[in-house]
Amino acid sequence: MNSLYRMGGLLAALLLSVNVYAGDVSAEGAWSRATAPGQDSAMVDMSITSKQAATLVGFSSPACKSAELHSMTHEGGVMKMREVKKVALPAGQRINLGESGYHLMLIGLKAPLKAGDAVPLTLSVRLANKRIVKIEATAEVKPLTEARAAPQDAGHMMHHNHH
Ligand SMILES: [Cu+2]
Repeated sequence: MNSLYRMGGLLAALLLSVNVYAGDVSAEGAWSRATAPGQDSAMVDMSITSKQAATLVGFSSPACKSAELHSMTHEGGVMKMREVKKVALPAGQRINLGESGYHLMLIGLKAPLKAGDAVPLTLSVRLANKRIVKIEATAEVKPLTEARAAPQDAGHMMHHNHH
């Protein structure tokens, strides 16, 4: 009996330590825009805060066939996006991906994104000790008809059509 209790305690401690690890990284405010007809990719913006220095190394979502981290730069008035393998998350800093020039890219959407949808995301974050933790997040889909929607989405489609 006594040893059973001890085992249970050990298990609880293990589970707790895993939770504490993942708890070092929090993701919030993920959102995307409803897709226009024919649009099969979408970008997601969000904020990530890691208590310790860490690196966002990728993500996955059941909503799309492939998921990439992208950087976005303006070159000669043209918006260009490139896949990047990682995004640094400095200790204790709230990183807004969009403001930092990054976004998550959902490629090959299995269904159009509609306003009000909730898109499940799983972020892969590498901690300083090389361990990778999975962070669950949900992207809220906002209506397409927003002032800044058109240029960004046009940039996306151009980018992906050039592949
Ligand atoms: Cu992109």
